[in-house]
Amino acid sequence: MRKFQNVIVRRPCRAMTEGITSGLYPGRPDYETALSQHDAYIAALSECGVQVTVLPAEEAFPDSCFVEDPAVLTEKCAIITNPGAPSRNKETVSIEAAVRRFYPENRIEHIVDPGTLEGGDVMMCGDHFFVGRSARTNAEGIRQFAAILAKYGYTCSEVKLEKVLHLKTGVNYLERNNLLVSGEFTEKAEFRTYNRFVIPEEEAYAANCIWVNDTVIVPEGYPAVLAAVKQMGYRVITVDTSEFRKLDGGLSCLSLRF
Ligand code: CIR
Repeated sequence: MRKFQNVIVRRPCRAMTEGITSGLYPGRPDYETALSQHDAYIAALSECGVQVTVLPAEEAFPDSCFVEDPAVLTEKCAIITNPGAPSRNKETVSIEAAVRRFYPENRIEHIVDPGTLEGGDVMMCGDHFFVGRSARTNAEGIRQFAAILAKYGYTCSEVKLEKVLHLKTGVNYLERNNLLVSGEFTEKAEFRTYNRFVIPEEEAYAANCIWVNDTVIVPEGYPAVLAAVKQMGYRVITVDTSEFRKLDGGLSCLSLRF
């Protein structure tokens, strides 16, 4: 079974109240509440047998607590992405500095212009990576990503997004062949070989759960998903993410797990 040793998170900054939002979940985040939710998130991760590295808040980048997007970290290499959201593009600079503590120079790769890619569009299933082609991740970004992965013996395939922000907004792999799927991903042919739990529409946000060493962290307030994940046999921890949800962010967005 896969085992994550490390997790990287970044503290939310005050400017998060100016973060990008689709408005799907109304309201602006309350900073103090976000900080205490982030504390609980770190505590939950710490219970999963990983070393949590907490990076300081970065006020210049309102969305910088969503560290999943500027990098993709695998067992064999780190890929610094090229975020498609202009206000987020330079989040890569400080993430790369943090990643250098864990990967040798020759295993740090980059997605470069005109390719764009955000980590929220990448779902790792063993040695295969699904990549969402989205408003943030373009065809050239996926081409570069696939070429990098091939060097390390990994494979990759594209999933075309229709509605959601990132691939993992709507589909997440929980290891052991289990997949949470919602909305536009429910009937996709490429996911049919997995044991799929189809998320009811009113709990769509909770498609974004994270597996960390056989514990699954589930957002608070989604009883059907909570019951389904327990039924799959995982240890479960719930964390309230209401303030991050207002910025379309979920549990996976808030960390790099490797
Ligand atoms: C954004 O729009 O970029 C942020 N407000 C939310 C990023 C969520 N990240 C993710 O799904 N990986």
